[in-house]
Amino acid sequence: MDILEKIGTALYDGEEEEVVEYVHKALDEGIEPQDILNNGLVAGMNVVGDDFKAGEIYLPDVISCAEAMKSGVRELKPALAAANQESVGTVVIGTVEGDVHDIGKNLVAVMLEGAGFTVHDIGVDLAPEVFVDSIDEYHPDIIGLSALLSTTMPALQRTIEAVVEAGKRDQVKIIVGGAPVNQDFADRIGADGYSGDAISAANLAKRLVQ
Ligand code: B1M
Repeated sequence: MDILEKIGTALYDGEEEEVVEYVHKALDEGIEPQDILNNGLVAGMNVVGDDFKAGEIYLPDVISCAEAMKSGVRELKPALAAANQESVGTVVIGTVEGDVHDIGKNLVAVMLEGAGFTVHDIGVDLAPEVFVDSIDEYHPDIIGLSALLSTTMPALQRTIEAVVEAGKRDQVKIIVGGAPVNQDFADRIGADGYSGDAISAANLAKRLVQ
């Protein structure tokens, strides 16, 4: 098993310390940080997602995998930042009001950072005004809104409306995502883009700042 597979397996097993150890080992072996992210950590997380959907693993497993993912990314961040010295743009990302799910949003943030964006993750359960205020605070090119509950989908719309009402809609692109969201809904609420997973969210963001 090569070192990237070892990272994926340790992540799947929720073995935080092993993930950290293997990430360092991979860096020592001269593997590109982006490669470690995509083919080690994210590859492992994709298997977690698939097995969770198939009912082969359960919520506590997903949570320990997510913790292992966070630790791995934390160790990788300095190397990722060094490899992408010029930021390609700034993104503010958060989960909308009433919703505390953050595992997917965190993954999107990681992929955006991996793609060279400066990312300000402002948290979960955020009122529309918090996103509006973030425009003056961080001057983002893009705001990313995540919602995981069908009951919090309307908060995506309310957040976009608040940006419009504040007269700031032309200052930012707004992208949306999360399990219950789809392209049709994104179009209806006036978002600039939708993506169904973290990797395509990073690609979408890159297209929007070109
Ligand atoms: Co909750 N939960 N949960 N939950 N939870 C779901 C979402 C649910 C589908 C489970 C179910 O019933 N089958 C269901 C929602 C049903 C619905 O509304 N359609 C649900 C419910 C009902 C609830 C509660 C109401 C339960 C209760 O208390 N009765 C409650 C609500 C709390 C609240 O938010 N107010 C609740 C609580 C929780 C926990 C706190 C226990 C925990 C969250 C922990 C955390 O996030 N820190 C939790 C979890 C873990 C889940 C499931 C099991 C897993 C979600 C997850 O992390 N997936 C979920 C069931 C499921 O998804 N099958 C469920 C892995 C993650 C990598 O995928 O988040 O989809 P995902 O993110 C993807 C894409 O969606 C996309 O990219 C990500 C990576 O590829 N994406 C974006 C996400 N955001 C994006 C933003 C973008 C672009 C793409 O651009 C900005």
